[in-house]
Amino acid sequence: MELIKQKEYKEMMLKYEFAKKKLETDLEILLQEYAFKVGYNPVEHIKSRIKSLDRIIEKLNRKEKEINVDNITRYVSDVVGMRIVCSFIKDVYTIADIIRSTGEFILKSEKNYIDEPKSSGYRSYHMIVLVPIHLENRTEYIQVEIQIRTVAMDCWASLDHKLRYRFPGKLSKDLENEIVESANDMLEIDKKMQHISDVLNKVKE
Ligand code: 0O2
Repeated sequence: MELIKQKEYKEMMLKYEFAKKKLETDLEILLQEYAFKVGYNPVEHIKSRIKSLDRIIEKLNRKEKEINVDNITRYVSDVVGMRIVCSFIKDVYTIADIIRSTGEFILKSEKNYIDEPKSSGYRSYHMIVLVPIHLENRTEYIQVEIQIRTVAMDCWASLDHKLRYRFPGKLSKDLENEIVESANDMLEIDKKMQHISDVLNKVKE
């Protein structure tokens, strides 16, 4: 693959690596400080990754864009992706607020797939933020995607991903409906757990 030999490509990927590190460190500090302050840690786990070149190319092909460095920057918003999995639905919004309120990142866009799930049944809160990386004599802002979701939403999304990856063709309408139903079942679990958590919090007060 010619692209990966290009200096321009290597430089771009290096900047994505820097942005991933910066995002991980900054968020760890922000979330730990929050947990210390309120005595409650909303995070179950955090995972971040750099998208593989194969998946980047697949995305550009899907969007019918030529494979080059410019188009990766322009059309692939999740070369750096972070997933924050939290315990309860309200925690998703708490974490989104924490990210929004830090002066360090620039918020580019947000998509609330919890209030408005995708037709597949997918639920999650997405934020595209620009992360500053401090280089010699300059600061550059690198785009990253943060997905925030509950354990139940995450469980559904990984199984859904696995099913679709194993069977890349179009699924039958019945199976599509079953997948949406299972996403709705997960939502019911989330709502029940949130209710229990709210009741216990009241008791504690
Ligand atoms: P992967 O393997 O997770 O990286 P775009 O991101 O430009 O393609 P859009 O609509 O702007 O398109 O992005 P969207 O849909 O807000 O977010 C895309 C990402 O959300 C996906 O990345 C998935 O991680 C996740 N996602 C969206 N819909 C679904 C779904 O139906 N099921 C599951 N399991 N995940 C979903 P990638 O690159 O497609 O995949």
